[in-house]
Amino acid sequence: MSKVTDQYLQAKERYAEIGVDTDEVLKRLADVKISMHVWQGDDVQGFLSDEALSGGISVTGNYPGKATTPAELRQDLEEAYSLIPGKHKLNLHAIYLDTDEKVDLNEIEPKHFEKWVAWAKEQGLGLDFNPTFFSHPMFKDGFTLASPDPEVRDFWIEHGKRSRKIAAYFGKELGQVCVNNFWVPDGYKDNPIDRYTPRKRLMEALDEIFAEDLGDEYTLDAVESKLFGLGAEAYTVGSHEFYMGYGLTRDKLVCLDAGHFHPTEVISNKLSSLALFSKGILLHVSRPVRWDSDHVVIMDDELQEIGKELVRNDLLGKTHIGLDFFDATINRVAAWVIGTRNTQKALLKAMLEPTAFLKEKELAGDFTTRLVFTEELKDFPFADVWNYYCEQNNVPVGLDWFEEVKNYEKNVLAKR
Ligand code: RNT
Ligand code: ZN
Repeated sequence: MSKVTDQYLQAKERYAEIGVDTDEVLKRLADVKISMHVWQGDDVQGFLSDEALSGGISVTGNYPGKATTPAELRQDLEEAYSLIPGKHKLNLHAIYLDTDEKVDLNEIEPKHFEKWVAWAKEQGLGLDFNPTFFSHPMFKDGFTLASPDPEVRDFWIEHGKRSRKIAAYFGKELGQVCVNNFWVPDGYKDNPIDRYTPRKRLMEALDEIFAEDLGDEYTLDAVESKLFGLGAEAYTVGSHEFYMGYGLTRDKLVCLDAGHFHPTEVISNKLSSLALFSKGILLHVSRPVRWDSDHVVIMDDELQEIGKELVRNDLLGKTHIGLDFFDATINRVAAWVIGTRNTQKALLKAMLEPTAFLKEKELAGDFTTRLVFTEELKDFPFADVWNYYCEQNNVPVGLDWFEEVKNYEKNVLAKR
């Protein structure tokens, strides 16, 4: 018996004492797909053009070995997925098209993404999608869909419509729903006079994009809010209230990005409310540091709270979990692995809690038991369960994955 298995069996006994069946938990964990975002691989550059990153987001760092072609990016993704237990999804952005044709965002079609689909099939991955409303000359004076200029608006409306066709194509080809997430950077640096009209324009532009009913089988649209962006500090058109209203009245998924709120505001506490009213939730698991900085996801309190809220309230069925961070100061493959494994681990920790028992105690007013258990659980051997899960899935345990990344850096990334 391997050391990992031996430790797992001991952990299994400890959890059994508090009524938790670790084998069952690992089956549940295997059902959760994480949508890993392609854009960590090349600092949100994509392959549409050499246009600099705009839209109020920013990547710092110039760690060597960045992928500069779709083939390199897929190679890096394969490396990352090989270090992450389970079968997952890849979240593409429109600017990641893979074609020799010179096409603009208002011209893209499913055929420009055929290579990604073929690869996803081969790898057993699902695909999600995002129209790209930034890093483009038609992002004018800080506006896209909410622009006062009808020419600008129409360009982006066409892009939005086309993105939905591509998402539906992904869903159909891969036999699993493709979430298509709409985020637009539109806003003003300084205090506006009119906060209302741009929001009305955004609402109407989105209504045009979503006019065609594509059904729910292959693709689901999501809308992502934000508090502010670089250069849009005073006013962002697509605020939280805007998209709560939009998503709920138009039956769209509402996307919550962990970095898109006031610094002390957390998304974990929003999930139970949103779940009561929304068709579904999309998460952008990210880490703000003082601002929407898109740091790599670590095992911090908020990540664990997100995991607990999803598990305790049984929300995994209506929640799509995506990641959203971009750090160019560290090995990009390592960034993916750290963020994805942490997200899985946070869910595992939550699943290893005797939730029904704790809910019972809470209802009975036994807050002492509630506190004793939640505190003692922090010292339970959850890592032994995680390590066993990795071993069962044939991915490296503990620090071993880092050895693989270092070899990959030496043999592949350093030679680019
Ligand atoms: C920006 C949003 C958005 C982007 C991606 C690249 O603040 O979080 O999700 O990060 O579309
Ligand atoms: Zn996001």
